[in-house]
Amino acid sequence: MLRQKLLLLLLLLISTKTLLAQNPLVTHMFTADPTARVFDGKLYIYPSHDIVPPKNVKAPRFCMPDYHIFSLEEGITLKDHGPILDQNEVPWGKKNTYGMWAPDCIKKENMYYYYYPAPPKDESSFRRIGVGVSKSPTGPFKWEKNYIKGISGIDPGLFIDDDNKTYLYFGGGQDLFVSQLKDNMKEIASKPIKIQGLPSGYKEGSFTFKKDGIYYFTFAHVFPQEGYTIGYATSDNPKGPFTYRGKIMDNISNGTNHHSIVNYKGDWILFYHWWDISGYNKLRSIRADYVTFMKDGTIKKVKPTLRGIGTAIIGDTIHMDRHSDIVNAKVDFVGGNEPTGWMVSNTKMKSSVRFNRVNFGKGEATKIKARIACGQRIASFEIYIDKLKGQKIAEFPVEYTGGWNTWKTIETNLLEKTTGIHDIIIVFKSEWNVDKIANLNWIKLE
Ligand code: FUB
Repeated sequence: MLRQKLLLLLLLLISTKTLLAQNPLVTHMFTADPTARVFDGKLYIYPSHDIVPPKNVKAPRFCMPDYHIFSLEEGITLKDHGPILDQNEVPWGKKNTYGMWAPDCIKKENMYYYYYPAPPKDESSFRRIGVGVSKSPTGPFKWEKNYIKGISGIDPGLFIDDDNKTYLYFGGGQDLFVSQLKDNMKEIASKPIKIQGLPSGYKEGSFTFKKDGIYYFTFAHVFPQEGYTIGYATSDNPKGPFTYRGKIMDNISNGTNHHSIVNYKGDWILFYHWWDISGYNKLRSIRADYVTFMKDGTIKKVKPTLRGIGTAIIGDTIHMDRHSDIVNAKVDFVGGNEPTGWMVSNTKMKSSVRFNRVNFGKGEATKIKARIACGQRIASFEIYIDKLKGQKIAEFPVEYTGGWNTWKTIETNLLEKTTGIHDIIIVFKSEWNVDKIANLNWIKLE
């Protein structure tokens, strides 16, 4: 089943022109716990790595042998720089434990410090936190011979304040902790303190950042009924006390949700994980979606999308199955005379599908193409921008293409000259209330 799913995903990728960063972001391996960082304008992701347990290994909770680093190249491809540290290279680590959980990396005075948790060979704790230093964000790192003394726990998260003080947050359990680090970044300057003001319940995977003078402390938070969510709290001090503000993301199904939030080229982005490819919550895949901050500093809840991040431009094949929202329709496998992939199907009366951030440029696009398969003649679909009842830019009377599996490219002129970046919403309509209006694979502005 897993192999079948991987094969299908691979086929989809071959037949798809990639717009920047659709979800999941990495498909050649399993990745989890994404800490994203922007160093000198460039985006890096420091995730952990899930694998299928090798035959001779009794599967631990997660099977995580090493770390890879990814960088976003030319806004389009994620380059894999790993593995940068194997479990058996940890100087103080216990061998073959497959316990390389969520890491982080931070830049201070032109050096990069990579923090990671691992089971120690002295068995003094479940996890200790080690550090390596490099001149480059992608390594190679020089690994410290010993773990950081005075702390233990999982999920190191770093934050450097405007006054250059560095804080190391860590832990998983009912409580989370913070210690200030010395300037050498390898020792604690203050004993760990418990972070005050957080709600009850299991918490882990914290990520701290500052925006408009507010310290945001975000964390994976388990509610007894709902399971893992991503929550956040705010403060005027990086060590707290914090005030819980609510959820950034609801539970997406039963498993962990480790995340980070960064500003990349003016947009706030949430990086998180799910198990799109494997369907199994110990073989995860990293994802990204935009985050919106409200005027009062609160965060609008993020809905996980297949669409991911990035902007489509004129001439791009916009695969509508990778939507940012869908109402009353489904995504299904394409059949017939079309290369393998996914389509939007079951398009009932007034169903709709949205694709966000399409750049119309200076208004150069004059027509729009759509790839459809249709077994009836009495319907239409209309294209709006930004809102369901927003400006209509195109209308396609549905054509009978020979059947629901017979694909044809149709085109129409744009009704309005449109400029700048907009969401596209396709609305399916039928006066006869037919239960299937058209199967839609992709659209393209030209
Ligand atoms: O990936 C292993 C552990 O699962 C992480 O350290 C936690 O945050 C959770 O995602």
